[in-house]
Amino acid sequence: MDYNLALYYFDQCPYCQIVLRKIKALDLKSIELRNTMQNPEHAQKLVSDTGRRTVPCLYINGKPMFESADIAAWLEKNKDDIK
Ligand SMILES: N[C@@H](CCC(=O)N[C@@H](CS)C(=O)NCC(=O)O)C(=O)O
Repeated sequence: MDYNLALYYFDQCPYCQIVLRKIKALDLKSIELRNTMQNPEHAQKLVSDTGRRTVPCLYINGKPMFESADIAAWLEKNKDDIK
């Protein structure tokens, strides 16, 4: 299965860094990075979709997943299906 992935994050968030480190370690290139500090539209989209502004949040085919540990585990598990 092919996944459409977008990560809502900002650099100063240590939980986001856990996910960003995992993305780097697995050399995943196709995840769109949506910085909620730099782009208010990303922050607004996250709030309007989920009612929360918590990052990190990984959209998997449009469905939001919160929790850095869960996101990192999902990436590890599905890495072969992510380009
Ligand atoms: N348990 C969460 C913690 C995430 C978290 O606390 N993120 C902070 C930024 S470092 C945040 O977005 N806080 C704002 C909020 O939750 O509204 C995880 O591991 O992903």
